[in-house]
Amino acid sequence: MLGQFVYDRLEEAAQFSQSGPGVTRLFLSPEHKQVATLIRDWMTQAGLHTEIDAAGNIIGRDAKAQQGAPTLIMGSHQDTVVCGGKYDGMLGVALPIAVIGDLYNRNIDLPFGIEIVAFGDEEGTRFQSTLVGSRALAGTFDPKALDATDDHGISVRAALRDFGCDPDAIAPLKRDRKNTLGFLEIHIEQGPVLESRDLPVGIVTALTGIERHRVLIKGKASHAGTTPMDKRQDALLAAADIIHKVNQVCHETEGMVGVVGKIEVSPNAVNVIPDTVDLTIELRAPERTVRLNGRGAILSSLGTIAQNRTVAITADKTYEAEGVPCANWMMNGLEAAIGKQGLAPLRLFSGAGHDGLAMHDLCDIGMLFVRCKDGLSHHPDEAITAADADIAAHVLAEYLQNLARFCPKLAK
Ligand code: HGY
Ligand code: MN
Ligand code: MN
Repeated sequence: MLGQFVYDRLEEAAQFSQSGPGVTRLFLSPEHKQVATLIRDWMTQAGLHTEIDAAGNIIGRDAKAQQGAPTLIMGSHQDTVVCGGKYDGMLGVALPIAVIGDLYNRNIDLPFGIEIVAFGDEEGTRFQSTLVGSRALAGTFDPKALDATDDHGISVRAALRDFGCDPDAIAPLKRDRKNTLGFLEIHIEQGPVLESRDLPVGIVTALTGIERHRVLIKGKASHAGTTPMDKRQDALLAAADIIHKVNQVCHETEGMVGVVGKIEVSPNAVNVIPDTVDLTIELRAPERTVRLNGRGAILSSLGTIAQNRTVAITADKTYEAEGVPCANWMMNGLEAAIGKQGLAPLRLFSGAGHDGLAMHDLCDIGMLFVRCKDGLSHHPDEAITAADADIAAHVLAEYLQNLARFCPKLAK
């Protein structure tokens, strides 16, 4: 069963992780390097020519793609969040490789090229930048992202060089728009909808817009025992006001979610008033105006919070990706393929961001969601079943063999 084959490969890939619960595999890390060897081996077994490109993407291309034929790009990301799951990203790498390998072994020839990509950096866990790999292929990579640094002060540029990549050779990675049929990503749903409808797979209609801000709060450290309560410049208290404000605005705004997900306090000592807080704000909404209004309500409150707490607050936007729609022809092709499995073709929206947010600048995008247990993701207990992976593999095989019926660029 192809699903079990994929499931077993994902178990194998999960070993390439930092120690600790779940999977932690960051962009350009030793674990990334180790899993790259495994993924390239999978690709080679599937009859693909493999390489690691200048942006740290692991690339597999069939002979037709190598010869410049119109090409369908598939794939997802190899990187994870901290203490994440085995399937977010990697399912979308392992499954298409297995399906293409199976078609290759059965001598089933597709009338177009195939390229499968394991993008290096979708989560943005290590550096403030993200979507580095997919933006490189889409031709929208901003060289300023090379200056982003991780918690140890290592820049993307230095980490790429250390990984054996040439950061100055990223621009030529841009794919030819005319020759690219589309980008299809298989991904776990990371939400409860498919499970609640007892469906193994679903068709994604659109990806949410996302923005991230880094907020720095500067107060004044002083003795926690002798500083009068009305004389404190407590940076963490100001942070608490901001966290509540983000939560309140998101609760009050239909169609927007947000979180303060990362916070660092210093000097972080039990008996010292905190003088510095470094935190992140992330906002998501499908509608741009909703997200921008929410952003305005939150950022315009920072001045009052700074005054009330006698601190200084600065906020910098570190990431913004507009929400993007999936292409009708790709959704229709997936619908037909799912129908062939005797399943109801449910269409649903993605509250998570994906590499499709960047690939949409290059070509039409489509996504197939696969059910995950309790809708849980970004957690060690993230889980799928081999049976659902098998259904997704059959849907993909059916979709690929009928692509010419739906893809405008292949229409006769
Ligand atoms: O954050 C997201 O939506 C994705 O998992 N990177
Ligand atoms: Mn994720
Ligand atoms: Mn993901």
